[in-house]
Amino acid sequence: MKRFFPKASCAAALLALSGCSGWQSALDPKGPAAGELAWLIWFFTALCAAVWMLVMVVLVATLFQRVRTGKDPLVLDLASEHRKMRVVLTAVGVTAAILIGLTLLSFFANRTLAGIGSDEALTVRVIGHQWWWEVRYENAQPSRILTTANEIHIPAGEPVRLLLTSTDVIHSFWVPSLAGKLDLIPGHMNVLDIRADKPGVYRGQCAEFCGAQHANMGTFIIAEPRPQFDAWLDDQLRPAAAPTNAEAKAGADLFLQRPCVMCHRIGGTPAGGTVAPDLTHIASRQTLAAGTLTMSRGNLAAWIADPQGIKPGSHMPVTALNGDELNAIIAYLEGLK
Ligand code: HEC
Ligand SMILES: [Cu+2]
Repeated sequence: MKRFFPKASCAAALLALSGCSGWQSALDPKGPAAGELAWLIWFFTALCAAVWMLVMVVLVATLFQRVRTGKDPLVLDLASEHRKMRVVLTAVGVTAAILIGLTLLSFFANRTLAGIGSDEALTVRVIGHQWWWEVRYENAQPSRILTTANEIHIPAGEPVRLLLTSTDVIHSFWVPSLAGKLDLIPGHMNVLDIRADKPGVYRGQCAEFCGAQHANMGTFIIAEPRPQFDAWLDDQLRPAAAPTNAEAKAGADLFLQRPCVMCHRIGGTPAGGTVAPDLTHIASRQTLAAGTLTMSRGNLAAWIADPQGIKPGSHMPVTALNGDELNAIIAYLEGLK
């Protein structure tokens, strides 16, 4: 069983682990919101580092000066006391100015962030569940509303509005390369506007402790050129592919006879459950179980045979299946491109 990790050279992997670059890093911005935040982070860090260095230099200089002069500290020299008072007052003034300046900077950064999505091209509802993401593409035409899970395709270079909410506990949506984090709160809707400047895959994860499998609640934003995105959306809106061979046909029947049907939806079949990821096009996704496993026949089998072994506590129970039944169900799901 292979955990999901991008193919990368050793050096690239190290760089990614350092957090400074890679597909999930606030310091490697790939969109205007993340760019604004990265700029703010670096500016705050640089300025605070400069202030700290200055304080250290002054501290060390005064310590040495005191040792050198060796004067009695109880003998006061009025002129030098006044001079010191002026230095302290100036330092207090500079400190206040820096603090006010930084506050203004974050205020204006917030305004820039608020302006990003005013002309959004697409609205996607993201609903947090323990421990996966329901993704719903809104459309004025009901037949063009699409429900999928965990992987969010968006057109690159266009503003996308995400409507964030939750069905159970508070989660937090964070794709660091694209935007800051924002909570998903039951009974409340938060709005997050994002834009990916370039096509690419950006990883994100739940950033608010939400229970046992919080760490395995990953998500992916897949930004594609507009034509590719439109083609993807049209594909996803189609009902599930019909099974093409006897084994897959048996798998489809089994899926409908077993508890799977109570929780999962497969478009175009009687399976209409809504408490678990939509499986209509499961085989077109790159990962399984919210980014926990790569999509493959073996991982699909591992997951269905023992979801509790892979994500203990997750809300998918173990279903008793013999080897043939498991193979049949996988043959069916593999065809759901
Ligand atoms: C009680 C509800 C329930 C039942 C019954 C159930 N599942 Fe699930 N299933 C879930 C939940 C919840 C998840 C998401 C788990 C997670 O990622 O934490 C899931 C995830 C999956 C996934 C991965 C989906 C994705 O997008 O990553 C597959 C595939 C799957 N189930 C297949 C099945 C099959 C096949 C059966 C029947 C043998 C079945 N499930 C029975 C609730 C259920
Ligand atoms: Cu969560």
